Amino acid sequence: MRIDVLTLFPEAFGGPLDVSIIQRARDDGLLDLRLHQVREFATDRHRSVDDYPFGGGQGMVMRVDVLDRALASVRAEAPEPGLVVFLSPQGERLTDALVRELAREPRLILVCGRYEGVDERFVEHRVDREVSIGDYILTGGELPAMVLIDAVTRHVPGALGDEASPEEESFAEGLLEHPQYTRPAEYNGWTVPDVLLSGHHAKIEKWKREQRLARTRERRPDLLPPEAGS
Ligand code: 9D3
Repeated sequence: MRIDVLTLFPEAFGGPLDVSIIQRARDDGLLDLRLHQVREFATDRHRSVDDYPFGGGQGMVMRVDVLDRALASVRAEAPEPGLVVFLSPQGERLTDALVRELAREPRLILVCGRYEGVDERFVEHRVDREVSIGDYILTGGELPAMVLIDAVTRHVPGALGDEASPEEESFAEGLLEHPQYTRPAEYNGWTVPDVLLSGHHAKIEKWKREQRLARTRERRPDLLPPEAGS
């Protein structure tokens, strides 16, 4: 999968995308991630990428012409047009279902906003999906784009290597995970549930399932089907 990112802060994408599963996917050629500086597509002598909002109001708005030139240029780098995803507080919520949908695309073009927003004409004419990661205010779309890249990369076939497939993960079944323990079996007098040390496979599986259900009922009843809730 190819992912292009249009941003005013490509340098913000260092750390998180240079480690672990994402780095391995990049090394293995499963993920081709490319960062693009939007400012390079500004044409005036001040290299401006934003301007005052028509009708007044706080802050600045990213210009439609600069973004459109950036998009056209980046698009032309590869044959697939790419699905244009704009990270925006006004977007639909990023869920496991949406992550899986996006992971099936051969190419994503992520547009990160800064300032108070982006000229709506760009959104209307060029953006395919508008996506938010949750109801809290961040300073721009860069962290949300990294969250999306991380979540999507885990679904690219082969990206998890020999580890569990994402289909086997608890979230795919709509439940939280059961608690986990490792050695030592006792620390500070803190013990591990006996059943996990019993070697009784069927009992262990039953315990894990019960724990997952109990935790989900307690912490995330919204994840349970309505009949099973309360
Ligand atoms: C405080 C400013 N807000 C009132 C005018 C508007 C606003 C503009 C730009 C609020 C946040 C942002 C920057 N955020 C994103 O670009 C963003 C975001 C987010 O803030 N939360 C969750 N998901 C996302 S995706 C992109």
